[in-house]
Parts: sequence; structure tokens; C-alpha cells
Amino acid sequence: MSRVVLSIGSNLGDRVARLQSVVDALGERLRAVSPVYETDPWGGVDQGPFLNAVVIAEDPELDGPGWLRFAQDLERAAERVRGQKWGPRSLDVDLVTCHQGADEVYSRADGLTLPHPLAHLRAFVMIPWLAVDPAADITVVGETRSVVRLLDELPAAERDGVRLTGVVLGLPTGPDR
Ligand code: PH2
Ligand code: MG
Ligand code: MG
Repeated sequence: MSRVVLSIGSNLGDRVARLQSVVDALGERLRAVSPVYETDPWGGVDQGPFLNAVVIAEDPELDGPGWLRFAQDLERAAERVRGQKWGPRSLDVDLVTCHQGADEVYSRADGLTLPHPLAHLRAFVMIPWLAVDPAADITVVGETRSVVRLLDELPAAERDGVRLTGVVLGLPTGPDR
């Protein structure tokens, strides 16, 4: 069994529909969905605001590379064009952390980077993550760090750039829900 934390974002087109597509694709593997936040663009590219959320999911079969393929398939389905680094996108699905049983997956190979090397610098990842897992932690350069503390260490302006919206992503419906 693997458990993944995904950061999802969109700043092009129907942003809510793009985020909802991830929740829909996870179906009964979904364990938690954060509120949706509108966030100032991070990374220095002049572009429109993002909608961001974090989802937590479990799957009995998928491993790290499997979750990466899942994420890339969804980005493709959203007609994502690989453009400018940190630039606008219809849908971005990033793996933040992945646990295989009790073990945190560590990878720097084949395009699979886990844990996400920038998550601890991004209020748009940490604020939604804490909303669904107040005890979240992440390994930063070999050290386990609490996400609450990491967020606290960011400049206030970064936290202020993440604003709660009233948008709620609909949970998947199905025969066993
Ligand atoms: N994603 C980026 C670059 N900058 N800024 C915000 N606020 N949210 C994002 O999801 C985001 C970003 C590229 O992945
Ligand atoms: Mg990203
Ligand atoms: Mg990405």
C-alpha cells in the first residue's frame, strides 16, 4: 500500500474543473481533499493567480513511478503544454511525498523527485497540506521537519499570498460511498 500527497494547481482555463479532474480520477483511492486556495504566482514569472489544493490518496498497487505516471496522464488529459519553467499551466500535479508502507520513498532518478525538493519553500503547498494533515512532516536535506515549523519560517508575505476560497471540490460518488 502506498500513500501519496499531491499538490495540484491551475492558472489557465477552467481552473476549478482542472482541479476537480484529479479528485475524480482518484475515485475511491482518495483519502483527503483540502480546501481550494487562490495563490499569487510563485517563482518570479508574471502570470495570473493559481488555484491550489492538496489531496492525499492511497493505492494498493501504485509505487512512486506509478504515481508519477498517474500525475503525468492527468496533466496530458488537461492538454497541458510544457512551456516556461514555473510559467502558466492548465494543470500541474506534483508528488510532494510518498510512503510505501511505513517508509518514505526517496528518489532522485528518472524524473521522479521525492520528496518534492521545493515543497518546504512553498506556502501554496504547505497551507493546503496542513489543512488536511496538521501533523504533516517532510524530509528536507535528510532531516525530518514539521510542516508547521517550515511554514512559520517563511516570510509572512508568502503566507499572505495564499487565500482561502469558498470553492469545494466535490468528492467522488460511487456505489460504496
Ligand atoms: N506552480 C508553478 C509555478 N508557480 N505558483 C503558485 N502559486 N502555485 C503553483 O501551483 C505554481 C506556482 C509551477 O509548477
Ligand atoms: Mg509544480
Ligand atoms: Mg509539476
